[in-house]
Amino acid sequence: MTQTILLTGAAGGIGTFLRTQLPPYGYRLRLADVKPVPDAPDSLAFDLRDAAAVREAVRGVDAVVHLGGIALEDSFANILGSNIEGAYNLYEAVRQEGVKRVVFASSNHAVGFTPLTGEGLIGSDIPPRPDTYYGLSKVFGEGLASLYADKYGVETVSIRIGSCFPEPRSPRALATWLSPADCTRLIHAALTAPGVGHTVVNGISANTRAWWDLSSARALGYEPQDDAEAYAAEILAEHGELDPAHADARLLGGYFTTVEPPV
Ligand code: NAI
Ligand code: 15L
Repeated sequence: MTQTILLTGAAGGIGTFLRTQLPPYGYRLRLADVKPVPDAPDSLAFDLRDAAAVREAVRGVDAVVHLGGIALEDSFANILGSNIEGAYNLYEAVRQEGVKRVVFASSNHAVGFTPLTGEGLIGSDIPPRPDTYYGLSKVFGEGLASLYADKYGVETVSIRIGSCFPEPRSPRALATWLSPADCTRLIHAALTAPGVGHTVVNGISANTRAWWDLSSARALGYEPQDDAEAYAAEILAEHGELDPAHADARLLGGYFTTVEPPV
């Protein structure tokens, strides 16, 4: 049977390609964002801070792909509203409406202060080390997912996304890139794998220069097809190799570890 999926953050970068790439996997999408979603007159426009609107949006769907929220560092007040209160409203709505599965767009910035030692790949079972209030909100989202799985049986796959853009843009992204097609494959695996409870996975493509281990994502059925190495010559000609002293070469979250929040 065709599953109906609520896609929050549908007007954003990832939402924009999922809108066309998820339906061929057999999903019907209900689109939502605080901004209008281009060419989607039926999309829902509401702020994730509005608990009643979130509950109405969730009613009757089979699962939620939760992309909505602030995707960069911001003031604590803004992160608190869109990402923390927004995620809480989403999980409460899901619990109350009996929705059984969420795919949560977590981030490498939940573990951004993890050192890059070069000694083996980094798994998805490492402790939280957020690099920003933004990363801290992703730690909260993963915690919320764990609580709602254990207490209420709402299953979640939290995907710690690396850098998901049409193409890698920097030497760092040669390690962290998640291609749009692989992102769609991973979300499909996260929506369909049985018995996930709360599972945290790393989200990158099959990058030659990867720092991250993909075994927990592969265990869901994810088979990445892309490799940022196809862009390496072009990116390195433009930017040069990563300076070993730069945060991008020393810490998983790269330059986010040096960003100060706006006041
Ligand atoms: P984006 O900023 O392009 O899209 C986020 C969408 O959320 C926007 O359309 C925005 O209007 C909406 N939004 C923000 N606050 C909202 C609120 N209070 N209520 C309702 N909607 C709200 O970000 P992108 O790149 O598409 O990322 C999607 C998700 O994936 C985000 O949660 C982000 O943190 C996460 N992610 C993305 C990565 C990437 O490389 N693109 C890497 C790691 C995580
Ligand atoms: C993220 O979490 C951001 O949402 C995205 O804009 C990129 O900066 C990405 O991480 C990254 O680390 O490249």
